[in-house]
Amino acid sequence: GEGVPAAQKTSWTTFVKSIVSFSGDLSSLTAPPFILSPISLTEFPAYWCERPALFAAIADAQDEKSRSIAVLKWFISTLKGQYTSRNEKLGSEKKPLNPVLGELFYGYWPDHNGRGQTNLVVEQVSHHPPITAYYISNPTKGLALQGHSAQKTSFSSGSIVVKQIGHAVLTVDLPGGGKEEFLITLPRLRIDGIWYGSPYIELTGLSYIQSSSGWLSTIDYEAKEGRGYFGFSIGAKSHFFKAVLTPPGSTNPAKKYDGLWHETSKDSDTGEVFTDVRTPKEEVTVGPVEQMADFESRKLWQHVARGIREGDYELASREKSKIENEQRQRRKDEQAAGTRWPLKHFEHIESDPVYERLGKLFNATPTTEDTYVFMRNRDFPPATA
Ligand code: 0T9
Repeated sequence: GEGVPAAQKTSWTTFVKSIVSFSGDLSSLTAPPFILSPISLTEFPAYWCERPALFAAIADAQDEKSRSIAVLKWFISTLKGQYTSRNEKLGSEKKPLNPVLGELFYGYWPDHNGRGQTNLVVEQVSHHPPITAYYISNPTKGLALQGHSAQKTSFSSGSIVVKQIGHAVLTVDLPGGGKEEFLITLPRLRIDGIWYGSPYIELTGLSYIQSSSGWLSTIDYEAKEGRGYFGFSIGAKSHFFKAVLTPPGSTNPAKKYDGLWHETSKDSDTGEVFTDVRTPKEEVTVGPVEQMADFESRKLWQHVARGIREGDYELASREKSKIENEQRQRRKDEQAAGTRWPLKHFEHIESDPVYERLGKLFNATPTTEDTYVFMRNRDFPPATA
C-alpha cells in the first residue's frame, strides 16, 4: 500500500488481518510503528474548543432558536479538528496512545476580546474498555460541556466501523437565571483506506443536538449532495452533511444547512455562509511538562512520544512496556488490598437524568446512558499543581 513503508509491509498485513478477525477493543492491538501517533486519546476532548469564540458566542445568543443555531454552528465547526486533523498533522489517521486509568490532561484557551477563558479537564476513567471523561467550561460566559467518550469497533468490507459510545451535555446559564441544556449525540465513524495503510475517517449516520427548550438539530452525514442537471443523483460527497433545525414539538424545519464540515457550509435557503473552518484554529494551551504531575498525559508518555517522533521505536516500545508493567502491578496491588483506583475529577452515575429527559424528545437509542459528573475540584489557574 501507498502509506506503508517498504520495511513494514509484512507487519501491516499481519496487523490488518488481526483487525479483520478481531472485534472489541482495537486500542489494545499492537500496530506497526509507522501508524503510531505520539498523542494520547486523553488529548482528544480539546477538539471541542479549538474555536473558543464560536463556543463563547453560544452565550451571547438572545433567544432559544438563536442559541440552538449557535450550538449547531459550534458543533459543526469542531468536526474538522475531531476527524481530519491527524491526517493534516501526521499524514494519515494514526493509532493514538491508549491512555492508562487515571491519566489526566489539563489545558485552557486564554481570554481574548471578552470571550472569557475556557478551561479543559480530562480524565481517563476506564482503561478496559477505554473511556475518557471531559469537562470544558467558560465560567465568564456561563458555559459548561460535560461528556465521556468510548468506542465499539467492528470491521466491515475493508473498513473499521466505530460506534461512538457516550454523549455530551452542554449547559448554558441564562442571563435571567435558570439554564438551558443541550444533549449532544455523536456520529458513527468509518475508517477507510486501511488496506493502503493511509487511514482516514468518514462520518456516517445521524447525530442530534436536543435542547431543553425543545429545539432539535438533526445532522445527516450521509445525505446526498443533491441532483444534477438531468436529475441524476450526484451521490455522497466526502465530508458532506445536511442539518435541519426543528422547533419544539414539530418536524417542520425552521432552518436547513448543508455543506462540507471540513471547509464551508451554508444556509440551504439563503445561501448565506454558516460555517467556515478554513481559518486557523487555536490549539489548547498546556503548561510545561516539567511542572506536570506524573499522571498527566504529556509527562507520562514523554519518552514513548519522543521515540515515536524521532523514529526510535525501540525506545518507544521499551518505555511503553515500562508504563504497562507498572499499570499491571498497580492493578494487582489494588486487587490484593481490595481497593480500587479512585477517580480524581469525575463521579460515575449509572443513568444520566439529562440524557433520559432530553433523549425522550427525539427517541434516542439507547433510552438511558451512564455519565461521569465533574466534581468541580480543579481551579484555573490551579491553586496547586
Ligand atoms: C473522540 C475521535 C475518537 C475519540 C477517536 C477510533 C479511534 C479512537 C477514537 C472517536 C474524539 O472526539 C473523536 C476521533 C478519532 C477516533 C480514533 C480513530 C482511530 O483510528 C482510533 C482507533 C482506536 C484506532 O487507533 C484504530 C487502529 C488504527 C491503525 C487505524 C488508524
